[in-house]
Amino acid sequence: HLAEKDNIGIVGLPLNKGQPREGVNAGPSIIRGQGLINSVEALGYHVKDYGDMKFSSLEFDTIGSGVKNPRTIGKAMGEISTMVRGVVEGDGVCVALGGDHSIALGTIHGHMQVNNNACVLWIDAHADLNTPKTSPSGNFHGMPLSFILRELEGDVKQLKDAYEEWAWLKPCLSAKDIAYIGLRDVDAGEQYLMKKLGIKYFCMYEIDKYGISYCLNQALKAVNPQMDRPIHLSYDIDSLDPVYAVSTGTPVMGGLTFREGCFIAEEIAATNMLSVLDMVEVNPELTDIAGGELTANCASKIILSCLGSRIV
Ligand code: HAR
Ligand code: MN
Ligand code: MN
Ligand code: MN
Repeated sequence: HLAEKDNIGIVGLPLNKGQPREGVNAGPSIIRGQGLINSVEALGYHVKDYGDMKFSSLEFDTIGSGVKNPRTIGKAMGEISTMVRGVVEGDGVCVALGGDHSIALGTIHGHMQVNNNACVLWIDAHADLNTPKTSPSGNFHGMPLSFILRELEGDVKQLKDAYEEWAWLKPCLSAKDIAYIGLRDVDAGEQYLMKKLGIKYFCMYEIDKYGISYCLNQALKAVNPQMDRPIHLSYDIDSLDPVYAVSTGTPVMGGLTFREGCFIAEEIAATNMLSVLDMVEVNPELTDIAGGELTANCASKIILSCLGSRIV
């Protein structure tokens, strides 16, 4: 992990088939364009840049069991899992640049093949816990967590069994090992599942009431009480308020300030337990150039803070 100040593997995952908008596939290149690699090297790490993965779009892939592009996504997730597994084995720490939030199914799965006691912090306006049945949209970026959770194995079985592209998937995370921060747009089916499974959450309400420092501390205490477990930080840029993350597919007002977003990252760096970081949902094609740059700049600064960049 990060304490060794050693190697970091960076990989771009330009997947956009988990949601309907073009442009989120340009996330890796606009984030890289902020000078990311040089800045990570300036922090003292050896960076191994794995470049951007290429995902094939399968023919005749429309909608299956209520999920759009089920075969294309299943295949891409299997490939992402294999890639991230290799990066974590080889370099210890992996930074994955999305792409839409679907990619987290692949990155968590790959991560947990190496560190099977990892815990997950999910920073997002959304819970991304829909099953194919509860999803109001059929967009996979609202469902990745239901596919990784052991408790929901039966709820995703129909889709998994229907396509050979999903054969690699093995649910490997328990509900007690996830905590949410930043939620403010949660579907009825997700609310039901969060409560039924007892998932820890800190919505914008709790953040307003108790402050980000207390909420993050409680979230870490819930999933990592001895601070001896590797951390998978899955960071959706739409957790930030749209005044900062303006160029993202599903902005929701009332989000984290830029400083709250950085503070989360700074505290994670201080644990020395970060193992995999996903930075997702930067879509530079939804606004003007300045909006795309602002959003990517937020993403880049948060990544650097996660890796130990300090103000002084
Ligand atoms: N919950 C909605 C759905 O399932 C919207 C999901 C929006 N997606 C994200 N994920 N940006 O965080 O379709
Ligand atoms: Mn070295
Ligand atoms: Mn998300
Ligand atoms: Mn989101």
